[in-house]
Amino acid sequence: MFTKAVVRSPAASFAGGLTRVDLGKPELAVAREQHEAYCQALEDCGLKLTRLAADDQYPDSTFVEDTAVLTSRGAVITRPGAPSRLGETEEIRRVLLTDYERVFEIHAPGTVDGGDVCEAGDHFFIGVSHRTNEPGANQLAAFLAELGYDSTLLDIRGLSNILHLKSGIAYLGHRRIVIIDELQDRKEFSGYDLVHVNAAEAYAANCLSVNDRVLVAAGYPALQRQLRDLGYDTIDLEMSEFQKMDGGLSCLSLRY
Ligand code: CIR
Repeated sequence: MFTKAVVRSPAASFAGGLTRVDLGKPELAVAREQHEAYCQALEDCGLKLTRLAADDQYPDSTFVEDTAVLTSRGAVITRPGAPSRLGETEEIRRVLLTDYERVFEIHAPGTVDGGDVCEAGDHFFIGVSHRTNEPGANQLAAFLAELGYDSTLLDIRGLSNILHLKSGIAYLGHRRIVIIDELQDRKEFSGYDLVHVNAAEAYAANCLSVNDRVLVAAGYPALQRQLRDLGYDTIDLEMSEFQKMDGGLSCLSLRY
C-alpha cells in the first residue's frame, strides 16, 4: 500500500518543456486544473501529498516521476536523460532524504528517467531508451539488487511511439500488466497476465494502480471497460494538457 506521494504543480514555463508530439500548446490554467484533480484523486486513494512549489526554471518539473525510483526498501535519485531536466532532482533529494534511510544516486555517465522504470512486485523492468542509457540502467539494477530486487533491462530505443517504458506498460499487481501492441510479444512479459490496449488507445496504457483504485486517462473507453470488467475501481482523469507535453498519469507523482 502507498501512503505518500510527491507532486509538483506545473510551472509557468510549462509550455516551453520538451515534447515529441504535435498536439498544440498546453494551456497553463487548464493544466493546473487537471493537476489539481489528479492530486485530489491521489488523496482519495488515501495518500498524503507533499506538494512542491512550481519551479519556473524547469518547464518539465511537474513530471516528478522521472527524478527518482522509489521502493519500500530504499530510494534512488535518478540523473534525467534530458540536459534541461538535470537540476530537477535537487528538490526531490531534499524530500527523500527526510523520508528514506537508504538513498542511492545515479552518477555520470549514467542517465535514468523514472518513467523508464516499472515496478512489478519484487521485480523491476528497466527500459533502455533515449533517456535512460545502459550505464544508468546497470547502476540502477545494481542498487535495486542491493535492496533485494531483481530487474530486467528492455531495449525500447526502436519504439518511436513511446518516450519511456511506462508510456507503454503499467503494472496492476498480481502479475497483471497493461501493455501496448508493440511490447506484448517481448519474452520478458511471458508468464504475466497481459491486458492489451488497442492501438487507438495507446496513450491510456500509462494508467496508474494506487492502492485499491486505478487512475486512467479520460477518453479511452475500451481500456476503461476492460479494467472495470476485470473488477478494478477506476478514476478517470482529464490529461489533455500533459499529453501535449508527452506526459502521462504516472509521470505526475512519486508514490511510496
Ligand atoms: C519530457 O519530455 O521529459 C517531459 N515533457 C515529459 C516527461 C514524461 N514523464 C514520464 O513519462 N515519466
